[in-house]
Amino acid sequence: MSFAKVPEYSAKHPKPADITYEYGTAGFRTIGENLESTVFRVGLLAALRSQSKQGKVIGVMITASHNHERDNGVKLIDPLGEMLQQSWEAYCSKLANAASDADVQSVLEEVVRAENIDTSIKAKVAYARDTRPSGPLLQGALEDGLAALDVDASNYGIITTPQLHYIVRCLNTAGTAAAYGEPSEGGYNSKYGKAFLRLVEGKPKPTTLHIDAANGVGAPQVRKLAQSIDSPYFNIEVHNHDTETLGKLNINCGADHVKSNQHQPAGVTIVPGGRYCSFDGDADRIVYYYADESGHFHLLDGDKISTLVATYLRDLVSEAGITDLQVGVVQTAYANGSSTSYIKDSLKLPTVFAKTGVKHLHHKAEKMAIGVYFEANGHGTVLFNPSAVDALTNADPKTPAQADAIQRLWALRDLINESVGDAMSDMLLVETILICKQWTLEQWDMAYTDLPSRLLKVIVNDRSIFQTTNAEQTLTSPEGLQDVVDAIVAKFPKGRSFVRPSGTEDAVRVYAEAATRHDCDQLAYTVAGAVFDKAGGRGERPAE
Ligand code: G16
Repeated sequence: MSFAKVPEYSAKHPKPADITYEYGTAGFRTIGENLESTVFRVGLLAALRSQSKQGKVIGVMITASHNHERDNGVKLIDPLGEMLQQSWEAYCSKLANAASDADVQSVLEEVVRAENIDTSIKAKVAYARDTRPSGPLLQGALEDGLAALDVDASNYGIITTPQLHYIVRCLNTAGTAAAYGEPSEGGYNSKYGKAFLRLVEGKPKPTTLHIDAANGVGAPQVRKLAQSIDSPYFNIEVHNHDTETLGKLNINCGADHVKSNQHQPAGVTIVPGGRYCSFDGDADRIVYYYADESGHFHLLDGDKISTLVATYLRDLVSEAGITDLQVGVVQTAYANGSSTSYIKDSLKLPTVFAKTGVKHLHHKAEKMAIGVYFEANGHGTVLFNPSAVDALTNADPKTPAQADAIQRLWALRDLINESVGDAMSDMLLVETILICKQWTLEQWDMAYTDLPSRLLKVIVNDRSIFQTTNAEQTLTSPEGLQDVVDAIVAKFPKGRSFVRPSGTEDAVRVYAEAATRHDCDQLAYTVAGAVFDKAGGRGERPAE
C-alpha cells in the first residue's frame, strides 16, 4: 500500500482551521457538517489498524447515538467487535487535527513506524451508519478515505451500532472455534431470536412490550427482529418509529431523554399494567419503565437491568452446581447508591467501578469470570470470559436440574451480544428473565428502592478545563471547585454529587443523589449553579 493518493483525496475534505477534534467517550462527536475531514481520516486510520491486526476486519460506525440530530460521530471497532484499543485513540486525534494534507501523510507514516505496520497487507473495513441526515455526506468522506488506501471495504448500510459490532466479530471469527454467527442483519436476528426461543418456549407468554425507538434506526431493525422471531413470546408495538421526518430523532423520546428526565417519552401513553422500554438513537442503550396503579412513573434503568441479570446468572450458576464460577458487576459513578449497596450487601457479589464509557467497563468486566457491566443510562452487556467458558465446558452435572441450568447458561451466552452494549439483545435478555420468573415490571422493581437522583447539563465556555480523578468522582481542575462541591454535598443527608466533562456533548454533567427528592434537586441545582458561576457558564444559569 502506498500513501501516494492520500494528498489528492485529502484535498477534497479539508479540515476546518478553527476546530480541534478529540476522540472522546465513544469516538468523535460534533456537529455533523464539521466532521467530514475527520471521517475521511478515520477511514485512513482504519486501514492501518486492519494492517496492524494482520488484515483483520476493522469496523467504522457513523453515528452520534443519543446526541441531537444535527450532531454526528464516528468510531472504530476492533476485530472482536470491541471498542478501539485506547492507545490508538491518540493517533485518531492527532490525525484528525493534522493541519495540512501533507501533515495527514506524515501522521500516517508516523503511525506505521510506531506500530511497525506491514503496509503490504490488504486492509479490510466494514462500515455502516445510522439514520442522521448528515450520514450520506460522511459516508462519502469515509469511502474516499478507504479508496485512497485501496481498502477491501464492505458497506452494511443503515443498521444499529451493536449490529455492526456483531458483524465485525462474525467476520473475524468465521471458520474458527470461536465463530460468532452469520455476518449479516439476518444472521444477527436469527442467532439472538433462536437463543431467546430456546430459553422461553414452554413458559407462559408475556403481554405486549411497547418500544419507544427514539425515531432512530432501532425502529426498522427491531421490527425485522420481531419478524424473524415470529412468536407470541415477542409481541411488540413500536412507537416513535419515524426515521424520515427531520428533527424527530431523540427529541423528547429515547432512552437518554427518559433516563435524564425520569418521565415517559412523548408519543407513548403509559397505562398501569403496561410494559414499556426505550432505545436510544442507534439502539445501543435501553431502559424499561411502567406506571403504578396510581399512574406514577417508575424507571428501571441500567442499574436495575444489571442487578436483574446478575441475580439471575448467580442463581443459575448455583443451580448448575458450579462452585468456582464467580459473577461480578461493573458500574460507574452514575450508579445509584442503592444499587451498589444491593449488589454488595444483598446479592453479595463483587462490584468494581470504572470511568464513564462502555470501553472502560468492558475492560474491567474482562477481568471477571462472568462480568455484568451496565451504565445507569442503560448501556451494557455481559461477558462470559474464558474461565467461565472452561467452567461450563468442564461442568459435570449430577442431576437433570443441574444439566438444565448448564444448558440455560450456554443459551444465555448465545443470547447476549458480548461485543458491546446492545438494546435489542439486552431487551431479549430482560424479557427472558421476566418470562422465566413470571415477573411484572413492578415485581422486578421491588428488589431495592433507588435513591432520588438528578442528572443536569451545564454549558460552559471551555469544558476542557474540567479534569477528574477517582473514577471521575473528584475534580482536580478548575482549582478549588471540588472544595465548593464538597461543602454543598455535606449539607444533604445521604448526599452525593460529582461533576465531569461529557465526552460526547459540549457540556459538563452534574450528577446528584440524596435521601429525598427535594434534597436531591436542591443539591443538583446548587452544584450546577456553582459550576456555572465559577467555571465560565454560558447561556442560561441552571435553575429548578
Ligand atoms: C456514549 C457512550 C456511553 C456513555 C455516554 C455518555 O453513549 O457509549 O458509554 O455513557 O456516551 O458519555 P458522556 O457522559 O461522556 O457524554 P451513546 O449511547 O451516546 O453512544
